[in-house]
Amino acid sequence: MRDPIDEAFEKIRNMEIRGAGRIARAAVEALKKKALTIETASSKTFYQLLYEAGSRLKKARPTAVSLPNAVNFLLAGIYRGLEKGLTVEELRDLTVKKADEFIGRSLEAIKRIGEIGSRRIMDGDRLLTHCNSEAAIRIILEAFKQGKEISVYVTETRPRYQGRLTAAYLAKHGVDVTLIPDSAARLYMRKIDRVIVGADAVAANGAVVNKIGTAQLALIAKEARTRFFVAAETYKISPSTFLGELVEIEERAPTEVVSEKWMKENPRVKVKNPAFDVTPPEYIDIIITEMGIYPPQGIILLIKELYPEAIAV
Ligand code: RUB
Repeated sequence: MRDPIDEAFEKIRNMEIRGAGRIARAAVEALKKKALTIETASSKTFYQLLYEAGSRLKKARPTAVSLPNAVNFLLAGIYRGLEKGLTVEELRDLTVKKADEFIGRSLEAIKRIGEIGSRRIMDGDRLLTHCNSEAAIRIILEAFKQGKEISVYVTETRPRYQGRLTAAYLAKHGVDVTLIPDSAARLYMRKIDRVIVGADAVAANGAVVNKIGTAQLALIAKEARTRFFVAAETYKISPSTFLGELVEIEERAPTEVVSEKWMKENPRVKVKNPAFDVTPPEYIDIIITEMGIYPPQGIILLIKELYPEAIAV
């Protein structure tokens, strides 16, 4: 049997599993599987092996803060169990329980975001979304199911075209969808009532890190006086940004942008492929979380509540 950590690491890195929420759930699921295979009589070794597995998974993709937050949630629970003197079998059970708890909470959070966010969608709204965010899609679908007549513009999201996934999914559910090139966003923005995107990370100051092109959309939305909404579960909030740490922006292979053949034919051209960008808080109207709706400036309150240890220095 393949090591569950190797398998999850590869699938996350090559984007077979993608999207910040899915990545987080896949990581805890892999740790749960790993826990079931660890053979040791020592609780300390059990924790150590799980800790190493978690550290490896965290490196699979650097930007989605949901990934370290999920791994840390699990490991912190196991560490508390270790301190209490639990046996290996008890720690194994605890790992399964904590992993299932995270996954359950994550799915519930997305559902809540759908309910809360859909109230902000009006009948007749023309929406725009970027990339492929479960949380943003949930809001759109929930509003649609409530009978609101909506139409949705979806940007292609080059270079990996995750927008196609979103467009196909919404269309399959009966939503009126139009796919547009990323570069057409400004042309259409005047028609749009609300932009809704997801997040890979939310910083303490309310800045949002999401798929490359999001910041550009926010700027265009501001110019057109179109509302800009972010849908993010609270495990996307980065506690370390409270102390000024920056979220790392993943740089992916240039071959996602142009072919290897083209690169060989044009050796003097440098090709860059950043996967995410940062939207400053001034461009965001609201952040919709499972704990309610916050202005970006209110995220700091959530950090104080959810990650008190991050600020206890
Ligand atoms: C996905 C992306 C999504 C966020 C939020 O990027 O930027 O908007 O991850 O998604 P990639 P979700 O395709 O590079 O992983 O709401 O599903 O967590």
